[in-house]
Amino acid sequence: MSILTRRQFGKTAALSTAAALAGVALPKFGLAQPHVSTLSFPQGFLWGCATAAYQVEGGAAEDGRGPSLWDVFSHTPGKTHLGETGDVADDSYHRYKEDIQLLKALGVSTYRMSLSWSRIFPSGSGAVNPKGVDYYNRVVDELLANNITPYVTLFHWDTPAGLAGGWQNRDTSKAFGDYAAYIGKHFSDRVKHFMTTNEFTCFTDLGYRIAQFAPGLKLANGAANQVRHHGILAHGLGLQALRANSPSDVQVGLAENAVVYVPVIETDAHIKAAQKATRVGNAPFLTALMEGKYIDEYLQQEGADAPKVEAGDFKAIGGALDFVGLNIYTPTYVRADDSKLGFAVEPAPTSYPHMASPWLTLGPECIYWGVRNVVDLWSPKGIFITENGCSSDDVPNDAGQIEDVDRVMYLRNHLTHLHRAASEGYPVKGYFLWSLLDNFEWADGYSKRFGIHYVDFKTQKRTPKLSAQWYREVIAKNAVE
Ligand code: GBH
Repeated sequence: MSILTRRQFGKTAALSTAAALAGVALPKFGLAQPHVSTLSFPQGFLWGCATAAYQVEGGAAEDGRGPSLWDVFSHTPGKTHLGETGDVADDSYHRYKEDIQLLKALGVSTYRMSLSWSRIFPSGSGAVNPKGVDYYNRVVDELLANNITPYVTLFHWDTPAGLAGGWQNRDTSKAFGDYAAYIGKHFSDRVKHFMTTNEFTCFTDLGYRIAQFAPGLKLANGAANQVRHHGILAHGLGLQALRANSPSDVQVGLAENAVVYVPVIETDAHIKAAQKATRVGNAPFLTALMEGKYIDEYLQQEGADAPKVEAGDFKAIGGALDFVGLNIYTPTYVRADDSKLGFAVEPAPTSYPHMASPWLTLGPECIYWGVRNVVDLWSPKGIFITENGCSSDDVPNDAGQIEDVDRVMYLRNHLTHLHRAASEGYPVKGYFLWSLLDNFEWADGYSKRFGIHYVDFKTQKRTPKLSAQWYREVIAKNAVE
């Protein structure tokens, strides 16, 4: 038996009390001091940051880029905060090298970016714009030269305005398939990870049902359901086209903000309810992809307004994914009840805390349940957190520093719960923090900052916030403390 020094004994005793309380197996006496407070992520876990083309690039009319529905919408009076647009945004179209150095300083191994479809096909289909292709070739090559792996989203809401009828028109889904084939052909020698679409609900429902996002329409239920179908069909056709035009080492997934149902209490009954809610609550989107059909609950609920599906649609939509990317920000609490569906969503009390954006209610356990519900239901091959982060009313202090302790709090807590998922064996492969930079926050214009780098939009100067320093530590240690 090894003899303990007084100091070792003290530590071990404190540990054994904590471990006994937590029901954790104790290390044997005499081993190296364990660091029980360090939550290490699996080896090879990928750390990254995310952005999207229209939110950061600017250069809106440069080198032949065609307009997108977001250019049109943001230039329409009354649609965005103070009429702000993505015309200049972070000017990453010219400053991408500087931005890649920010990534390098953080130590990330990956960068999730999106392509502006209308930079590559100015009208959405037809003639290609070589200068747009060149821009993305330069960005991809610069990332690779800096040892940063690009994760590329083909569509983050900036639908080419030249596509007649937008997502009301089934031809837009086909045009997306053609665009994806082109991207596969010209980028898959260097880009090995693609996401087809970002967040179905945001470019379908928010744009076509409630008019909050581009193109700002309020269609009737049946027509809006058809728009949803065209959205997931685009994903399916894009998936097929990427596979058909890329070598076999290329991985294809998507980035989806599935509603995350969190059991009100961790009992078997509420956990089951959260699982049922995940399947039914995401029926038009993620459930349809994972099960290759619209489930009966959805079809019954929509009745005559259910989407019109053509032969072969679900063969594409239900195509196997290499990974599911989840954009996770907020929880939806759910409990078991004896209704037909077996669950009921709990409305949040008015006192419920949120971050700077009112919709961004706090509940860090959502990142654990988001992963767990999806894996328990459908066992995808792998999961990425393709977005997680928060807004804060960042203001530089007298020293010019941005001490965003609230963002650090948000991130630390979410990563702690993500660690729980990884340590329980859920196949979480990586995490992309939203966002690298403050940027054009859609209808909120520049009024909401999500970056871990502050951007002075007058000078385009980037300053790392406290959260950037904190994230660098997480990455260096592969752990959250
Ligand atoms: C993501 O969407 C997007 O992928 C990304 O582009 C965006 O910048 C980021 O999150 C931060 O918002 O105004 O109350 O009606 C997250 C899902 C959907 C959340 C739209 C905000 C508007 C809510 N978003 N929603 S509200």
